[in-house]
Amino acid sequence: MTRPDAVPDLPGRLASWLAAGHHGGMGWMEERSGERADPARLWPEVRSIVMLGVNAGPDGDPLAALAEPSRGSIAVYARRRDYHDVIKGKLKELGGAFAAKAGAEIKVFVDTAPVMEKPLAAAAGLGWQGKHSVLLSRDFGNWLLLGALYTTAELPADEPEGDHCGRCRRCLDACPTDAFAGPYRLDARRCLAYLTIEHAGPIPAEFRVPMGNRVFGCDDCLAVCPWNKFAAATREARLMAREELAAPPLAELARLDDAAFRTRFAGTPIKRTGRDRFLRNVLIAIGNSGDASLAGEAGRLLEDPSPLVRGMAVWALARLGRLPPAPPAEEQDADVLAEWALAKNQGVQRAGPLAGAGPRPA
Ligand code: B12
Ligand code: SF4
Ligand code: SF4
Repeated sequence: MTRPDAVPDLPGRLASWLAAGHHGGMGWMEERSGERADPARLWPEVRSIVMLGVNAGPDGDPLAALAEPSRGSIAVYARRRDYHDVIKGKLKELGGAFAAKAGAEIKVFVDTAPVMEKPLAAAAGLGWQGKHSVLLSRDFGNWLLLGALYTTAELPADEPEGDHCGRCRRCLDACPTDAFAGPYRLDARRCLAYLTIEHAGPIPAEFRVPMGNRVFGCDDCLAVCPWNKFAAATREARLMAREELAAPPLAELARLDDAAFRTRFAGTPIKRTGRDRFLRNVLIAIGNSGDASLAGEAGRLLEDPSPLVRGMAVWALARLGRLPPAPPAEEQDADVLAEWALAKNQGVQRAGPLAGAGPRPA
Protein backbone atom coordinates (compact mmCIF):
# COMPACT_ATOMS: atom_id res chain seq x y z
CA MET A 1 0.00 0.00 0.00
CA THR A 2 1.25 3.45 -0.80
CA ARG A 3 0.19 7.08 -1.06
CA PRO A 4 -0.60 8.84 -4.35
CA ASP A 5 2.25 11.33 -3.73
CA ALA A 6 4.81 8.71 -2.66
CA VAL A 7 7.12 9.31 -5.67
CA PRO A 8 7.35 13.09 -6.07
CA ASP A 9 9.94 12.95 -8.88
CA LEU A 10 7.71 10.84 -11.16
CA PRO A 11 6.51 13.75 -13.34
CA GLY A 12 10.13 14.79 -13.97
CA ARG A 13 11.26 11.23 -14.77
CA LEU A 14 8.41 10.61 -17.18
CA ALA A 15 8.92 14.02 -18.80
CA SER A 16 12.62 13.35 -19.37
CA TRP A 17 11.87 9.91 -20.89
CA LEU A 18 9.30 11.46 -23.23
CA ALA A 19 11.54 14.42 -24.09
CA ALA A 20 14.28 11.99 -25.14
CA GLY A 21 11.76 10.36 -27.50
CA HIS A 22 12.24 7.00 -25.77
CA HIS A 23 8.54 6.18 -26.14
CA GLY A 24 8.89 5.99 -29.96
CA GLY A 25 5.49 5.75 -31.60
CA MET A 26 3.59 5.17 -28.33
CA GLY A 27 1.82 8.54 -28.54
CA TRP A 28 -0.59 7.36 -25.84
CA MET A 29 2.26 7.58 -23.29
CA GLU A 30 2.42 11.30 -23.99
CA GLU A 31 -1.27 12.06 -24.29
CA ARG A 32 -2.21 11.97 -20.60
CA SER A 33 1.27 12.18 -19.12
CA GLY A 34 0.12 14.59 -16.37
CA GLU A 35 -2.38 12.02 -15.07
CA ARG A 36 0.07 9.15 -15.64
CA ALA A 37 2.77 10.69 -13.46
CA ASP A 38 0.40 11.95 -10.75
CA PRO A 39 -2.37 9.66 -9.45
CA ALA A 40 -4.17 12.63 -7.86
CA ARG A 41 -4.58 14.23 -11.28
CA LEU A 42 -6.14 11.04 -12.61
CA TRP A 43 -8.54 10.86 -9.65
CA PRO A 44 -8.47 13.80 -7.22
CA GLU A 45 -10.29 11.83 -4.47
CA VAL A 46 -7.64 9.08 -4.30
CA ARG A 47 -6.02 8.80 -0.86
CA SER A 48 -4.29 5.39 -1.02
CA ILE A 49 -3.09 2.96 -3.65
CA VAL A 50 -2.93 -0.80 -3.23
CA MET A 51 -0.52 -2.41 -5.72
CA LEU A 52 -0.89 -6.06 -6.61
CA GLY A 53 1.63 -8.39 -8.19
CA VAL A 54 0.59 -11.73 -9.66
CA ASN A 55 3.35 -14.29 -10.06
CA ALA A 56 3.52 -15.24 -13.74
CA GLY A 57 6.83 -17.15 -13.52
CA PRO A 58 7.65 -19.57 -16.37
CA ASP A 59 7.91 -23.30 -15.68
CA GLY A 60 11.12 -23.80 -17.66
CA ASP A 61 13.94 -21.89 -19.37
CA PRO A 62 12.19 -18.79 -20.78
CA LEU A 63 14.81 -18.50 -23.55
CA ALA A 64 14.75 -22.14 -24.68
CA ALA A 65 12.87 -21.33 -27.91
CA LEU A 66 15.72 -19.06 -29.08
CA ALA A 67 17.74 -22.19 -29.80
CA GLU A 68 15.09 -23.48 -32.24
CA PRO A 69 15.42 -21.19 -35.27
CA SER A 70 12.62 -22.82 -37.30
CA ARG A 71 10.19 -22.04 -34.50
CA GLY A 72 8.96 -18.73 -33.12
CA SER A 73 9.88 -17.44 -29.68
CA ILE A 74 6.99 -15.81 -27.80
CA ALA A 75 7.51 -13.83 -24.56
CA VAL A 76 6.51 -15.67 -21.41
CA TYR A 77 3.69 -13.26 -20.55
CA ALA A 78 2.04 -13.84 -23.93
CA ARG A 79 2.10 -17.65 -23.95
CA ARG A 80 -1.13 -17.73 -22.05
CA ARG A 81 -4.39 -15.97 -21.39
CA ASP A 82 -4.24 -12.16 -21.40
CA TYR A 83 -3.14 -11.10 -17.93
CA HIS A 84 -5.21 -7.92 -18.18
CA ASP A 85 -8.40 -10.02 -17.90
CA VAL A 86 -7.06 -12.30 -15.18
CA ILE A 87 -5.68 -9.55 -12.91
CA LYS A 88 -8.61 -7.22 -13.47
CA GLY A 89 -10.97 -10.00 -12.37
CA LYS A 90 -8.95 -10.51 -9.18
CA LEU A 91 -8.76 -6.77 -8.48
CA LYS A 92 -12.50 -6.35 -8.91
CA GLU A 93 -13.18 -9.20 -6.50
CA LEU A 94 -10.78 -7.81 -3.91
CA GLY A 95 -11.87 -4.21 -4.49
CA GLY A 96 -15.58 -5.06 -4.24
CA ALA A 97 -15.12 -6.79 -0.88
CA PHE A 98 -12.86 -3.99 0.39
CA ALA A 99 -15.20 -1.19 -0.74
CA ALA A 100 -18.18 -2.83 0.97
CA LYS A 101 -16.27 -3.30 4.22
CA ALA A 102 -14.48 0.06 4.30
CA GLY A 103 -17.33 2.12 2.86
CA ALA A 104 -14.83 3.63 0.43
CA GLU A 105 -14.78 4.16 -3.29
CA ILE A 106 -12.35 2.25 -5.49
CA LYS A 107 -11.07 2.19 -9.06
CA VAL A 108 -9.01 -0.69 -10.46
CA PHE A 109 -6.47 -0.54 -13.28
CA VAL A 110 -4.36 -3.08 -15.15
CA ASP A 111 -2.69 -0.99 -17.76
CA THR A 112 -6.14 0.29 -18.66
CA ALA A 113 -5.57 3.92 -17.64
CA PRO A 114 -2.58 6.26 -17.41
CA VAL A 115 -0.94 4.78 -14.31
CA MET A 116 2.78 4.18 -13.71
CA GLU A 117 2.52 0.75 -12.21
CA LYS A 118 6.22 -0.05 -11.62
CA PRO A 119 7.25 2.96 -9.50
CA LEU A 120 4.00 2.73 -7.53
CA ALA A 121 4.60 -0.98 -6.88
CA ALA A 122 8.15 -0.16 -5.75
CA ALA A 123 6.83 2.57 -3.43
CA ALA A 124 4.34 0.06 -2.00
CA GLY A 125 7.17 -2.32 -1.12
CA LEU A 126 6.48 -5.06 -3.70
CA GLY A 127 10.07 -4.82 -4.94
CA TRP A 128 12.36 -2.35 -6.70
CA GLN A 129 12.84 -1.26 -10.31
CA GLY A 130 15.87 -3.14 -11.60
CA LYS A 131 18.35 -1.64 -14.03
CA HIS A 132 16.16 -3.11 -16.79
CA SER A 133 13.40 -0.86 -15.34
CA VAL A 134 11.08 -3.80 -14.60
CA LEU A 135 9.85 -4.39 -11.03
CA LEU A 136 12.02 -6.98 -9.35
CA SER A 137 11.08 -8.90 -6.22
CA ARG A 138 13.27 -10.85 -3.83
CA ASP A 139 10.58 -13.53 -3.70
CA PHE A 140 9.44 -13.74 -7.32
CA GLY A 141 12.32 -12.39 -9.44
CA ASN A 142 11.04 -10.20 -12.27
CA TRP A 143 8.03 -12.28 -13.24
CA LEU A 144 5.31 -10.36 -11.38
CA LEU A 145 2.58 -8.77 -13.46
CA LEU A 146 1.06 -5.71 -11.87
CA GLY A 147 -2.31 -4.17 -11.16
CA ALA A 148 -3.44 -1.11 -9.15
CA LEU A 149 -6.35 -0.38 -6.86
CA TYR A 150 -6.95 3.32 -6.15
CA THR A 151 -9.19 4.08 -3.18
CA THR A 152 -10.60 7.01 -1.22
CA ALA A 153 -9.77 5.15 2.02
CA GLU A 154 -6.80 6.26 4.13
CA LEU A 155 -4.60 3.17 4.49
CA PRO A 156 -1.26 2.78 6.28
CA ALA A 157 1.54 3.02 3.70
CA ASP A 158 4.17 0.28 3.45
CA GLU A 159 7.89 0.96 3.35
CA PRO A 160 9.44 0.99 -0.14
CA GLU A 161 11.90 -1.79 -0.97
CA GLY A 162 15.55 -0.75 -1.44
CA ASP A 163 17.51 -1.30 -4.67
CA HIS A 164 19.34 -4.65 -4.64
CA CYS A 165 20.95 -4.54 -8.10
CA GLY A 166 24.33 -3.52 -6.70
CA ARG A 167 27.11 -3.64 -9.30
CA CYS A 168 25.32 -6.22 -11.45
CA ARG A 169 24.57 -5.20 -15.05
CA ARG A 170 23.67 -8.54 -16.60
CA CYS A 171 20.34 -7.31 -18.01
CA LEU A 172 22.01 -4.32 -19.70
CA ASP A 173 24.67 -6.52 -21.32
CA ALA A 174 22.23 -9.24 -22.41
CA CYS A 175 20.07 -6.95 -24.54
CA PRO A 176 20.44 -8.00 -28.19
CA THR A 177 19.77 -4.47 -29.48
CA ASP A 178 21.54 -2.23 -26.91
CA ALA A 179 18.19 -0.76 -25.97
CA PHE A 180 19.31 0.72 -22.66
CA ALA A 181 20.39 4.35 -22.78
CA GLY A 182 21.81 3.66 -19.31
CA PRO A 183 20.81 1.80 -16.16
CA TYR A 184 17.06 2.26 -15.43
CA ARG A 185 16.53 3.98 -18.78
CA LEU A 186 15.03 2.04 -21.65
CA ASP A 187 14.86 3.48 -25.14
CA ALA A 188 11.76 1.67 -26.37
CA ARG A 189 12.62 2.48 -30.00
CA ARG A 190 15.45 -0.07 -29.79
CA CYS A 191 13.57 -2.64 -27.68
CA LEU A 192 12.35 -5.80 -29.40
CA ALA A 193 9.29 -5.90 -27.15
CA TYR A 194 8.30 -2.50 -28.56
CA LEU A 195 9.31 -3.28 -32.13
CA THR A 196 7.51 -6.64 -32.33
CA ILE A 197 4.36 -5.61 -30.41
CA GLU A 198 3.74 -1.85 -30.45
CA HIS A 199 5.48 -0.64 -33.59
CA ALA A 200 3.14 -0.44 -36.57
CA GLY A 201 5.32 -0.24 -39.70
CA PRO A 202 8.24 -2.20 -41.07
CA ILE A 203 10.89 -3.04 -38.47
CA PRO A 204 13.95 -0.82 -39.09
CA ALA A 205 16.62 -2.82 -40.93
CA GLU A 206 19.24 -2.64 -38.14
CA PHE A 207 17.03 -4.62 -35.73
CA ARG A 208 15.96 -7.44 -38.06
CA VAL A 209 18.98 -9.69 -37.61
CA PRO A 210 19.22 -9.21 -33.81
CA MET A 211 15.51 -10.11 -33.63
CA GLY A 212 16.42 -13.73 -34.37
CA ASN A 213 13.23 -15.78 -34.03
CA ARG A 214 11.46 -13.50 -31.51
CA VAL A 215 8.01 -13.19 -33.03
CA PHE A 216 6.29 -11.52 -30.05
CA GLY A 217 8.05 -9.70 -27.23
CA CYS A 218 11.43 -10.38 -25.68
CA ASP A 219 12.50 -11.76 -22.29
CA ASP A 220 16.28 -11.60 -22.54
CA CYS A 221 16.89 -8.87 -19.97
CA LEU A 222 14.44 -10.48 -17.57
CA ALA A 223 15.67 -14.03 -17.98
CA VAL A 224 19.30 -13.30 -17.07
CA CYS A 225 18.54 -11.59 -13.76
CA PRO A 226 20.17 -13.48 -10.89
CA TRP A 227 17.24 -12.69 -8.57
CA ASN A 228 15.16 -15.17 -10.59
CA LYS A 229 16.78 -17.95 -8.60
CA PHE A 230 14.07 -17.25 -6.02
CA ALA A 231 11.30 -17.31 -8.62
CA ALA A 232 8.77 -20.13 -8.94
CA ALA A 233 6.44 -21.15 -11.75
CA THR A 234 3.02 -19.51 -11.57
CA ARG A 235 0.37 -21.37 -9.62
CA GLU A 236 -2.43 -19.27 -11.08
CA ALA A 237 -4.35 -21.75 -13.24
CA ARG A 238 -5.53 -19.02 -15.62
CA LEU A 239 -1.93 -17.96 -16.29
CA MET A 240 -0.54 -21.41 -17.08
CA ALA A 241 1.34 -21.47 -20.39
CA ARG A 242 -0.51 -22.86 -23.38
CA GLU A 243 1.70 -25.61 -24.75
CA GLU A 244 1.07 -24.66 -28.39
CA LEU A 245 2.35 -21.11 -27.74
CA ALA A 246 5.75 -22.08 -26.31
CA ALA A 247 7.60 -22.45 -29.63
CA PRO A 248 5.19 -22.75 -32.57
CA PRO A 249 6.70 -23.79 -35.95
CA LEU A 250 7.26 -20.77 -38.21
CA ALA A 251 5.80 -22.68 -41.17
CA GLU A 252 2.49 -22.95 -39.31
CA LEU A 253 2.48 -19.27 -38.29
CA ALA A 254 3.26 -18.12 -41.84
CA ARG A 255 0.03 -19.73 -43.07
CA LEU A 256 -2.31 -17.81 -40.75
CA ASP A 257 -4.88 -15.67 -42.48
CA ASP A 258 -6.88 -13.12 -40.51
CA ALA A 259 -9.55 -15.53 -39.30
CA ALA A 260 -7.07 -18.28 -38.39
CA PHE A 261 -4.90 -15.74 -36.54
CA ARG A 262 -7.85 -14.56 -34.46
CA THR A 263 -8.92 -18.10 -33.63
CA ARG A 264 -5.45 -19.29 -32.74
CA PHE A 265 -4.63 -16.37 -30.44
CA ALA A 266 -8.10 -15.71 -29.01
CA GLY A 267 -7.87 -14.47 -25.41
CA THR A 268 -4.06 -13.99 -25.51
CA PRO A 269 -2.12 -10.69 -25.68
CA ILE A 270 -0.95 -11.64 -29.19
CA LYS A 271 -4.39 -11.04 -30.67
CA ARG A 272 -4.15 -7.28 -30.08
CA THR A 273 -1.18 -6.95 -32.41
CA GLY A 274 -3.19 -8.11 -35.40
CA ARG A 275 -2.31 -10.62 -38.10
CA ASP A 276 -0.27 -8.39 -40.41
CA ARG A 277 2.19 -7.15 -37.79
CA PHE A 278 2.54 -10.67 -36.45
CA LEU A 279 3.26 -12.07 -39.92
CA ARG A 280 5.84 -9.27 -40.38
CA ASN A 281 7.64 -10.67 -37.31
CA VAL A 282 7.26 -14.26 -38.47
CA LEU A 283 8.85 -13.39 -41.83
CA ILE A 284 11.85 -11.79 -40.15
CA ALA A 285 12.23 -14.95 -38.07
CA ILE A 286 12.01 -17.03 -41.27
CA GLY A 287 14.75 -14.92 -42.82
CA ASN A 288 16.92 -15.43 -39.75
CA SER A 289 16.22 -19.17 -39.54
CA GLY A 290 18.80 -20.23 -42.12
CA ASP A 291 16.18 -22.90 -42.99
CA ALA A 292 15.80 -22.96 -46.78
CA SER A 293 12.74 -25.21 -46.49
CA LEU A 294 10.85 -22.12 -45.24
CA ALA A 295 11.56 -20.15 -48.44
CA GLY A 296 8.33 -21.46 -50.00
CA GLU A 297 6.28 -19.92 -47.17
CA ALA A 298 7.99 -16.56 -47.62
CA GLY A 299 7.64 -16.79 -51.42
CA ARG A 300 3.88 -17.29 -51.14
CA LEU A 301 3.65 -14.17 -48.96
CA LEU A 302 5.15 -12.00 -51.74
CA GLU A 303 1.54 -11.93 -52.94
CA ASP A 304 -0.10 -11.22 -49.59
CA PRO A 305 -2.73 -8.44 -49.56
CA SER A 306 -0.75 -6.57 -46.84
CA PRO A 307 2.19 -4.46 -48.09
CA LEU A 308 3.77 -4.80 -44.63
CA VAL A 309 3.82 -8.57 -45.07
CA ARG A 310 4.99 -8.44 -48.69
CA GLY A 311 7.88 -6.13 -47.76
CA MET A 312 9.13 -8.47 -45.04
CA ALA A 313 8.74 -11.44 -47.38
CA VAL A 314 11.24 -9.72 -49.67
CA TRP A 315 13.71 -9.35 -46.81
CA ALA A 316 13.21 -12.94 -45.64
CA LEU A 317 13.82 -14.35 -49.12
CA ALA A 318 16.89 -12.18 -49.64
CA ARG A 319 18.31 -13.35 -46.33
CA LEU A 320 17.67 -16.97 -47.30
CA GLY A 321 19.32 -16.29 -50.67
CA ARG A 322 16.07 -17.12 -52.50
CA LEU A 323 14.81 -13.74 -53.72
CA PRO A 324 13.48 -13.88 -57.32
CA PRO A 325 15.35 -11.63 -59.79
CA ALA A 326 12.59 -8.98 -59.99
CA PRO A 327 9.38 -7.94 -58.22
CA PRO A 328 6.08 -9.24 -59.62
CA ALA A 329 4.81 -6.86 -62.36
CA GLU A 330 1.72 -6.03 -60.28
CA GLU A 331 3.75 -4.83 -57.29
CA GLN A 332 3.11 -1.06 -57.04
CA ASP A 333 3.52 -0.30 -53.33
CA ALA A 334 6.35 2.18 -52.73
CA ASP A 335 7.45 0.63 -49.41
CA VAL A 336 7.54 -2.88 -50.85
CA LEU A 337 9.47 -1.70 -53.89
CA ALA A 338 11.90 0.04 -51.53
CA GLU A 339 12.51 -3.34 -49.84
CA TRP A 340 13.21 -4.85 -53.26
CA ALA A 341 15.62 -2.05 -54.08
CA LEU A 342 17.38 -2.41 -50.73
CA ALA A 343 17.74 -6.14 -51.15
CA LYS A 344 18.99 -5.86 -54.72
CA ASN A 345 21.29 -2.83 -54.37
CA GLN A 346 22.76 -3.26 -50.93
CA GLY A 347 22.14 -6.96 -50.49
CA VAL A 348 20.98 -8.59 -47.29
CA GLN A 349 23.50 -10.61 -45.33
CA ARG A 350 22.74 -14.33 -45.77
CA ALA A 351 21.54 -16.10 -42.63
CA GLY A 352 23.63 -18.81 -41.07
CA PRO A 353 22.04 -21.19 -38.60
CA LEU A 354 20.96 -19.30 -35.48
CA ALA A 355 22.43 -15.99 -36.69
CA GLY A 356 21.64 -13.27 -34.22
CA ALA A 357 19.13 -15.42 -32.39
CA GLY A 358 20.66 -15.82 -28.99
CA PRO A 359 21.28 -13.39 -26.15
CA ARG A 360 24.76 -11.96 -25.83
CA PRO A 361 26.82 -13.62 -23.15
CA ALA A 362 26.41 -11.82 -19.81
C1 B12 B 1 5.07 1.39 -22.04
C2 B12 B 1 5.31 -0.01 -21.54
C3 B12 B 1 6.23 -0.79 -22.22
C4 B12 B 1 7.14 -0.24 -23.31
C5 B12 B 1 8.24 0.62 -22.64
C6 B12 B 1 8.89 -0.11 -21.44
C7 B12 B 1 9.44 0.80 -20.36
N1 B12 B 1 10.45 0.32 -19.67
O1 B12 B 1 8.92 1.89 -20.14
C8 B12 B 1 7.63 -1.54 -24.00
C9 B12 B 1 6.69 -1.87 -25.16
C10 B12 B 1 9.06 -1.51 -24.53
C11 B12 B 1 7.42 -2.56 -22.89
C12 B12 B 1 8.13 -3.75 -22.82
C13 B12 B 1 7.94 -4.68 -21.82
N2 B12 B 1 6.97 -4.68 -20.90
CO1 B12 B 1 5.78 -3.18 -20.57
N3 B12 B 1 4.71 -1.72 -20.02
C14 B12 B 1 4.63 -0.49 -20.40
C15 B12 B 1 3.64 0.30 -19.51
C16 B12 B 1 2.31 0.43 -20.27
C17 B12 B 1 4.12 1.68 -19.07
C18 B12 B 1 5.58 1.73 -18.53
C19 B12 B 1 6.00 3.16 -18.26
O2 B12 B 1 5.35 3.87 -17.53
N4 B12 B 1 7.12 3.61 -18.90
C20 B12 B 1 7.59 4.96 -18.78
C21 B12 B 1 8.96 5.00 -18.12
C22 B12 B 1 9.47 6.45 -18.04
O3 B12 B 1 8.78 4.57 -16.80
P1 B12 B 1 9.69 3.47 -16.12
O4 B12 B 1 9.94 2.35 -17.06
O5 B12 B 1 9.08 3.17 -14.80
O6 B12 B 1 11.04 4.27 -16.02
C23 B12 B 1 11.55 4.66 -14.80
C24 B12 B 1 13.02 4.71 -14.82
O7 B12 B 1 13.46 5.30 -16.02
C25 B12 B 1 13.19 5.58 -13.62
N5 B12 B 1 14.49 6.17 -13.55
C26 B12 B 1 15.06 7.07 -14.33
N6 B12 B 1 16.28 7.31 -13.89
C27 B12 B 1 16.47 6.57 -12.78
C28 B12 B 1 17.54 6.44 -11.94
C29 B12 B 1 17.43 5.59 -10.85
C30 B12 B 1 18.60 5.45 -9.95
C31 B12 B 1 16.22 4.87 -10.62
C32 B12 B 1 16.07 3.97 -9.46
C33 B12 B 1 15.16 4.99 -11.51
C34 B12 B 1 15.31 5.86 -12.57
O8 B12 B 1 12.20 6.58 -13.65
C35 B12 B 1 11.15 6.11 -14.47
C36 B12 B 1 9.87 6.22 -13.71
O9 B12 B 1 9.83 5.32 -12.62
C37 B12 B 1 3.52 -0.68 -18.27
C38 B12 B 1 2.13 -0.74 -17.62
C39 B12 B 1 1.86 0.51 -16.79
N7 B12 B 1 0.72 1.11 -17.01
O10 B12 B 1 2.69 0.89 -15.98
C40 B12 B 1 3.92 -2.07 -18.86
C41 B12 B 1 4.76 -2.97 -17.98
C42 B12 B 1 5.90 -2.15 -17.44
N8 B12 B 1 5.30 -3.93 -18.94
C43 B12 B 1 5.47 -5.11 -18.47
C44 B12 B 1 6.12 -6.17 -19.14
C45 B12 B 1 5.93 -7.58 -18.58
C46 B12 B 1 6.93 -5.90 -20.27
C47 B12 B 1 7.90 -6.87 -20.97
C48 B12 B 1 8.63 -7.81 -20.04
C49 B12 B 1 7.10 -7.67 -22.04
C50 B12 B 1 7.91 -8.65 -22.89
N9 B12 B 1 8.34 -9.76 -22.35
O11 B12 B 1 8.09 -8.43 -24.06
C51 B12 B 1 8.86 -5.88 -21.68
C52 B12 B 1 10.06 -5.49 -20.79
C53 B12 B 1 11.03 -4.54 -21.42
C54 B12 B 1 11.74 -3.66 -20.39
N10 B12 B 1 12.98 -3.95 -20.08
O12 B12 B 1 11.13 -2.69 -19.88
C55 B12 B 1 4.97 -5.21 -17.03
C56 B12 B 1 6.17 -5.26 -16.08
C57 B12 B 1 5.87 -6.01 -14.79
C58 B12 B 1 6.96 -5.76 -13.78
N11 B12 B 1 7.30 -6.77 -12.99
O13 B12 B 1 7.48 -4.65 -13.68
C59 B12 B 1 4.08 -3.88 -16.90
C60 B12 B 1 4.10 -3.21 -15.53
C61 B12 B 1 2.64 -4.30 -17.27
C62 B12 B 1 1.92 -5.00 -16.11
N12 B12 B 1 0.71 -4.54 -15.77
O14 B12 B 1 2.39 -5.94 -15.50
N13 B12 B 1 6.51 -2.13 -21.99
S1 SF4 C 1 13.05 -6.77 -23.76
FE1 SF4 C 1 14.75 -7.52 -25.06
S2 SF4 C 1 15.19 -5.89 -26.50
FE2 SF4 C 1 13.91 -5.00 -24.85
S3 SF4 C 1 15.39 -4.17 -23.39
FE3 SF4 C 1 14.96 -6.27 -22.71
S4 SF4 C 1 16.54 -7.53 -23.72
FE4 SF4 C 1 16.52 -5.54 -24.78
S1 SF4 D 1 20.15 -8.40 -13.97
FE1 SF4 D 1 21.30 -7.42 -12.33
S2 SF4 D 1 21.22 -5.21 -12.79
FE2 SF4 D 1 19.63 -6.22 -14.01
S3 SF4 D 1 17.77 -6.06 -12.78
FE3 SF4 D 1 18.72 -8.05 -12.27
S4 SF4 D 1 20.02 -7.61 -10.49
FE4 SF4 D 1 19.50 -5.64 -11.42
